[in-house]
Amino acid sequence: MTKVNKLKSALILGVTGQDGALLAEELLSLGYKVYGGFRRGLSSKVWRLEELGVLDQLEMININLHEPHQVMEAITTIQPDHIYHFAGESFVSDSFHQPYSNIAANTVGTLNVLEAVRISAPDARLFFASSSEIFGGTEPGKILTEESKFLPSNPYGVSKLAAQNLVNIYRNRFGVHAVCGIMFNHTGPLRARNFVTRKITYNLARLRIDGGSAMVLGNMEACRDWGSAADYVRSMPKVLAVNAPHDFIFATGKLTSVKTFLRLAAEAAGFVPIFENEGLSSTCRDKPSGQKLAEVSERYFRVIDTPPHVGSSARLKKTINYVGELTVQNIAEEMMKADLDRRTDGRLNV
Ligand code: F7E
Repeated sequence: MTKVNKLKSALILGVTGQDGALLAEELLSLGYKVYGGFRRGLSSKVWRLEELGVLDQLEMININLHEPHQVMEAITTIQPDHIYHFAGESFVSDSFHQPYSNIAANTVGTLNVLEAVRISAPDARLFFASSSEIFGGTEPGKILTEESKFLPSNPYGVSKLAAQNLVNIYRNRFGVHAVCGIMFNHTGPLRARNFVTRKITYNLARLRIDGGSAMVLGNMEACRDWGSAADYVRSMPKVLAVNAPHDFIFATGKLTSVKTFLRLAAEAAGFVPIFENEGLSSTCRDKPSGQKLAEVSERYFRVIDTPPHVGSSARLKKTINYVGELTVQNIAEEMMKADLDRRTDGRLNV
């Protein structure tokens, strides 16, 4: 690990994920020296960094957040100006089946980062990616703000809320410059395939180009406030540049159902989607060909699905003049194009 003094430096924990890769690209374009923290064996998949063409420009560092000494050593050596912490477990559904790993990764992992910053790099600024899952079942039908009540409804939400509370304690008690981004669901072409938006565009590309059996989804009526990962990530360095650290909601304020996202993506793939039946019998077909595109199975229903809620990014807008550029339709089209291109080029394992 070599520290370069002239450039501003940033350490991205979880650099191989969607947000980490997008942020690496953004920070490089802003002239930062970027250190990419990843966990060897678990998340050493670098396809996103390769697709963005930035892998060679990063200094990659194996950091296991479960090992406090490793986190401490990396942060002490690098002395980054900025740290972005995206590492951890992000699949809500898994958190019911592996609650211990979820809490350990997200809460204890964050504690280890905070301790390392407090002790070894007290001047560093930290951005922590929290989640709208901390709101859980709170205030149905209301637009949520940073002041809304937190009421997580799954272990993942609990892990993020505990981590966010720790960040607040380190900010208020120890003066660490730490910011939480309360991230509503955000997506784009680099989304992992287990999340529903990418599952849909990946499978539609398969069905369009190679055919085969319909994709199987869970609850098509479920709704989310889906934003653009690229929009959100681009604003994170601006948030860290603000001198008074705060927590910020990143959201669009608009709800879209899984069914609507499927329709938008299917149209972008050149299908004419029609929906038939309700609930577990719901299907989606391409009208001209009759090809079945999607069906539903209980297998993908959640133990408890977090109810739909939307967030207000008013604080973000007021503080950094945040304006999201992409609508959910733009996002679906962009994702669909990326997956059609990948399939055409034979890049199937991304
Ligand atoms: O589910 C429904 C599912 O897994 C979205 C993460 O970034 O955002 C994300 O978590 C909705 C849910 O994301 C399928 O029941 C229907 O209602 O894409 P998802 P998520 O759970 O919203 C939050 C804010 C985070 O912090 C997380 O890290 O879609 N759904 N059918 C399905 N979901 C999946 N995965 N697969 C289906 O077949």
